Amino acid sequence: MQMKLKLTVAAAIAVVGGMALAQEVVKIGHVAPMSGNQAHYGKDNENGVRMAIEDLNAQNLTIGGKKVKFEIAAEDDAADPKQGTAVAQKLCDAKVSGVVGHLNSGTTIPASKIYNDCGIPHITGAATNPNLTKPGYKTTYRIIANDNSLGAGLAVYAAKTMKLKKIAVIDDRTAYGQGVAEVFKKTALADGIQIVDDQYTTDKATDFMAILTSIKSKNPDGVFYGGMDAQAGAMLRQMDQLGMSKVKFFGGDGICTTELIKIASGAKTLDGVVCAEGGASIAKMPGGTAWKAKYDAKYPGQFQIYSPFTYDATFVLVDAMKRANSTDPKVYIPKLAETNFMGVTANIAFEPNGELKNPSMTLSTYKDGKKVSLN
Ligand code: ABU
Repeated sequence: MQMKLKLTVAAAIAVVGGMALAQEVVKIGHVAPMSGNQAHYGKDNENGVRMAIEDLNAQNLTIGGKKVKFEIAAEDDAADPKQGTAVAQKLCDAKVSGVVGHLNSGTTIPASKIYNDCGIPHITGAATNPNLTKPGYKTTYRIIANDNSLGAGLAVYAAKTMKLKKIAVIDDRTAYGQGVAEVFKKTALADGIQIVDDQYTTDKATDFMAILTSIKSKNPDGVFYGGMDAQAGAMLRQMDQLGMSKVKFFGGDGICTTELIKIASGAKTLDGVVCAEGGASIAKMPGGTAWKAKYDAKYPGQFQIYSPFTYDATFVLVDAMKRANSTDPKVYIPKLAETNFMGVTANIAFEPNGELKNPSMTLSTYKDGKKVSLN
């Protein structure tokens, strides 16, 4: 009896000791709007991180002599800059090993300072305002083209390929919307396009009749909108109502979603949309087609735009941990700068300021209720 008890205690100690030594839980933060009119982008982004974590855990990795199990620490910033900094601080306090996010430039830019101050790296797969990487933080990375490419690419396409002459511009006054509209205007003017009206709204607005009526009176060939799909979709419907169905509609990656089709809800103007997004189309990404089939099986009907990038961002963080043989940000941050990782979206390497090296861009339109690549 006494011998049996001794064996049981020894086994328990071995198991407890074994588990404590054998497995480390590594938290990876994710931040995006999970509530409000941008929750569908946030869900898509979070799905990308969850899928990556599942695939990484299936690899049974050992880092620094310990088996590691990755877990997501998911937060909602509601696309609000104040909430963005609050959750960034929360993730710092929780000592997560890295963060994928945020989604909006308006939340990512202020959050980047907080991550830098607490020494936690973050990679955005969605925020495209070029100002994000201007401070040169060693903790900030972006794995998608920024708005200097997207805004300029759209203006060049409008001027040189579509030969448009008169465009009206609207933006939503967010860091993203205003920024991408400025880049578009500058390049469009340089390429001979006349900006016939310049209006603004907000990322919560739903009624654009007054703005669009003013724009209609200037008889433009196209409208450029700097903002997200909730407003873009409503504008497309209201342009139809105003008899503007022949007017082209341009926007950056913020409008280039699957959801835009639903929100436009049959508006004829959807066929006149030209939008630009960072990266290759899914069909041209190195691992895009197989990855998308897996995503759709797991999260039917939830794909929007950025999830392949948040998937890759999660892998890039873990790749740096593996090369550093440590999950401690202080130890693995220098390895992030040396990333050379073949992801689903592209071969990922960074410029010294944290921007993606050699980013590509895809222009798309919508035909018969489906998004179609133009290049
Ligand atoms: N890139 C468009 C949506 C996210 C953002 O930059 O605000």
